[in-house]
Amino acid sequence: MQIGHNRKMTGAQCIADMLNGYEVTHVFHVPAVMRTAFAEMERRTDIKRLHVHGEKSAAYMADGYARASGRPGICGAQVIGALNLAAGLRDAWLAHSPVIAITGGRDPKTKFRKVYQEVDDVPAFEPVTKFNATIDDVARLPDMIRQAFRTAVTGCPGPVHLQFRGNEGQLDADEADMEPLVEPQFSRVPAFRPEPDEASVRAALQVLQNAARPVIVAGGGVRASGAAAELVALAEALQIPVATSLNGKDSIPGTHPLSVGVVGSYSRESANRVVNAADLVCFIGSETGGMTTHFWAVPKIGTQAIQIDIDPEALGRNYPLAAGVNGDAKVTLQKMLAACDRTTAAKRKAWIAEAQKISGEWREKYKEALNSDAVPIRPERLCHELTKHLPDDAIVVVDTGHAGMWMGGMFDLTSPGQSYMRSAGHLGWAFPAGLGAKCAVPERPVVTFTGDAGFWYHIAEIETAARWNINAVTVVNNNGGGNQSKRGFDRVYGGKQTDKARELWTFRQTNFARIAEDMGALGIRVEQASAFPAALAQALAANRPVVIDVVTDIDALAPVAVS
Ligand SMILES: Cc1ncc(C[n+]2csc(CCOP(=O)(O)OP(=O)(O)O)c2C)c(N)n1
Ligand SMILES: [Mg+2]
Repeated sequence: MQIGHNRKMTGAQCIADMLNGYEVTHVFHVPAVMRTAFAEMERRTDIKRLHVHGEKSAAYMADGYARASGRPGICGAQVIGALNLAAGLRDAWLAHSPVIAITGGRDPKTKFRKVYQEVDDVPAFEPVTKFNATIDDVARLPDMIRQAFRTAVTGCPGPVHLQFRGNEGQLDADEADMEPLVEPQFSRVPAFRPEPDEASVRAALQVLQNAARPVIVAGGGVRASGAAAELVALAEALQIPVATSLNGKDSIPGTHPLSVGVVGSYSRESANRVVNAADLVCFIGSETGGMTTHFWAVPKIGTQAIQIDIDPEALGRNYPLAAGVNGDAKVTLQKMLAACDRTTAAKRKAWIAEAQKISGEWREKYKEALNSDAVPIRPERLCHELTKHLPDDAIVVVDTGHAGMWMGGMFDLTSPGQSYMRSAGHLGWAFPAGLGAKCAVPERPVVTFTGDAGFWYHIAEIETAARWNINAVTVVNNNGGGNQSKRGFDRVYGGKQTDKARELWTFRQTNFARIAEDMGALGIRVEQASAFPAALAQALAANRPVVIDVVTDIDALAPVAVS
């Protein structure tokens, strides 16, 4: 496209052409916003315009779409739904996911006149966006849409909000001389791969190679950078054990001999033990936040640390550093790999043996639970069945709470071709996020793991999945309650489980397979662990949206983190 060729067009035509130019394939929304633009998308592009059952799930679908593909996910709401959409951006913000939220907003002609449904929504987007802007003049659409994509995918990625004039964003019906110019570089993460300062790479390598008992903690920055292969290659070259954050779980298969598991609060005991036994922790693409460090107890503050991050402000935030490197994870790891001294690996032989012994002790400790035939089914066994039977190219999408703990700790990715995406804290995120992921990457199997409390939140979206043929598989760990809350409520009831305490976290027994069938999806109920592999195989072959309702033990509590 040539620059400087304005032509008369409507905002709607400009939006449709630009989203198409940025390779957007789906927009998730609750009507009515951008009505004219949606009509133009139908005429001018193949973009699918999915109307869904709530603005929060629209935001979660856009987030799942973005995390699965690296391309910004687009969601929208009219003015009355804007805060619902903002609520849904919180997980994208916490997970650094490039979501672009478009809302209808105030018209300068009618502001402050008690317009129906209107409040000033813009401030509510401030804590969950990198860029939060209003567009009042249609002629500003091209530069502002470009800025939205540019901001969402550069540096540390994250959400953006654009508010269009008019409660339904009717700005899109206005005409102006415009040029729908796009910058394809900003259609996905990473847009740039900033090269680190050579001296900082050498300094970090020096510290790493000198260490006798180092461990790498790989975070979500490794997945955003697509640096998993380089990470594993460096760990192998220097013989360093690798723990991951929940967000970085797909940086290394759990079955790799150097993997010790997910570290932090929703973690695996072996990972916490290895990190706490290390003499140096190398954080790569990790915020060193509370979840990953078990609130800075794993590793303890004072442990020698080095850190590699695309965001210079992250370097040293929680752990004083022996060396910090500012750069893209993939290019930094490539440089380290090229410059590293592989002979130093020999001195870590005893340390590797110790880390592997600790991992082996974890496997022995949980062997019985991972293979349990108990009825109702143990969640550990369910996780283990997923480890054994998920396809090599699966995208695994996991909710928070116990779902995050069970899958973080008990489930292993077995192939570098598998991806893992997790809720950054919101219960209910995973089911819609899994649908969004499947929209983004329809050729890959998407398998979501959620508890029943998590599934209840956005259960209406089964109908969306059936209507749009979004053939994701959702596994519900159905124990008839939100039992991660059990310990806390027992505590305030004198340390024991009472009927009154149970009122605060248990639900009616529900057959989600039957509900799924009624709403147009395939529903499979599993009551025996041995029946799960066949159910999963049937689900993956069905080419339909599927809910596998697994009846599990309400008394099963995930192990708490060791520190
Ligand atoms: C938006 C939001 N509200 C509340 C919570 C707190 N919370 C965490 S886990 C949980 C219950 C989880 O229940 P379920 O999904 O059924 O999993 P289970 O613990 O039963 O395995 C709650 C309420 C949260 N994480 N997010
Ligand atoms: Mg539950």
